[in-house]
Amino acid sequence: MSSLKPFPQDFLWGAASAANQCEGAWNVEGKGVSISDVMTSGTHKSPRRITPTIDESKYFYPSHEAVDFYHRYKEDIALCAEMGFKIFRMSINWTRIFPQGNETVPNEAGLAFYDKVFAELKKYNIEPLVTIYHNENPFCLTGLCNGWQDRRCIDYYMNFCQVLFERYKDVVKYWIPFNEINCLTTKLGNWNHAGILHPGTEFFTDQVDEPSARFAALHHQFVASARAVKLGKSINPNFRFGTMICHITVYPLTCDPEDILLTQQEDMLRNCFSGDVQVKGIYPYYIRRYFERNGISFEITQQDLQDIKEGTVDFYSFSYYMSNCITGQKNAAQVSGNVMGGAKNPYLKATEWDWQIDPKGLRYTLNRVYDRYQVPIMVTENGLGARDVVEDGKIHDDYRIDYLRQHIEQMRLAIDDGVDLIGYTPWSTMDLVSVSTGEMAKRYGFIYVDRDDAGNGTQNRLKKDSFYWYQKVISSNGENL
Ligand code: BGP
Repeated sequence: MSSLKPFPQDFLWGAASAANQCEGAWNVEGKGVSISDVMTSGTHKSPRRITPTIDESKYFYPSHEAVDFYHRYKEDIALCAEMGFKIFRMSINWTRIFPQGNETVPNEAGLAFYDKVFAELKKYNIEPLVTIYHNENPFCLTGLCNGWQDRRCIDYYMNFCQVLFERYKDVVKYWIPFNEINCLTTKLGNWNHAGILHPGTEFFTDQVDEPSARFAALHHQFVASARAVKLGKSINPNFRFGTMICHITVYPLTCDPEDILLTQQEDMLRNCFSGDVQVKGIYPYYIRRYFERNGISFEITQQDLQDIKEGTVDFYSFSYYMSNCITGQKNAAQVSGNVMGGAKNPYLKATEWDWQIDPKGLRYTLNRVYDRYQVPIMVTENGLGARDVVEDGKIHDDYRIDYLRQHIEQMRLAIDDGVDLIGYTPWSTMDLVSVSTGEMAKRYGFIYVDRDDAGNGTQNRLKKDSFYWYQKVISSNGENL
């Protein structure tokens, strides 16, 4: 590897988290109920339930305590500093600041909590990377207007952004308006990504879907993202905004031209559409045809298009866990994957949760994305969900180290290819609640948290082998893998 171009000297090494999956403290100091707070636990086989009324006597809600980052942020950030982090990806829980989402006056206690988190990061010279919306829509907005299908959410979100930008203008530079915004191209996105709950939906993995409402919600988020960029830069011109695309890298299962075409269509819809809107500032031709062919319609105003054009982002960031195959063959074996599954790739192995591991796909994706957009790139999620075993206070997670090593090697090759890669925040800093299953058993962290699927455990932190390994990776700027 050493003959390859090195990682840039100022490369942003770190890791990621999200408020709803780590903070806990779901109802303290004025915090309101977020959509994550009404989701029960589940497993790979039994889906998470969405319960409009919280019933703790009947169900377990993992976000309510999560891994208690709210009270343990000092310890967690100190551990990040020990690993040598340059950047820490986190989100701000909207309902800490605006409990119902549509108030005009923010909750000071919520703002004060993030003041303390940013001060702690600053103490160690760690740059915050803030996701403004990461599955934390105020639940009240579901009752009020069925979430982002209603245009009013743009104004509520802008009010939230205005408060954040004014308050944190001197301590935060990097902002991500929406996590994995393109999940709204799939029906799974309704709930977590937009707070949409149509009558009849009971389970997260089996949601009633109205495509026009869902794509309207996505459009409203594009407009909100663009307006946030414009507003943010008027408050601090040094702010840097990024996409966050759940990159569903797809390959044709065979060289049958039918498979090639299907793969291209899938790629355009799932991946390119959102990137084209947020980075290029245009509504691409292929999506207009897709809407016409599928009877999807919603309002797009001239002002929306103007804002989208003017509020483009500065960098492209994406999550990358796996790849999928696409085919027209009816009987091809399937894998389930994260937001969507696909045909099984005979060359790849999958995790226990059926996510196909594909490090080379990361180099391929980085080149494709850079070729299309020509802006700096960050990989803002990547990682292995696996069961960990504690033996004498140690966790020998060589499987996780292997996964991360292989992906970092491919990032290095992509840099050597000429890709402008500026940062890496794998998922996750510490173990936290899984989005898809609500489990703790599906662990991603460098830092182990003593907590199980039923909420038992001390919440104590332990350093995994991957903690020490990543520390060396960072101190050698990616030379020592
Ligand atoms: C991404 C989400 C993260 C994270 C990750 C792992 O889609 O942005 O919040 O949870 O996936 O997924 P899971 O928790 O389902 O294993």
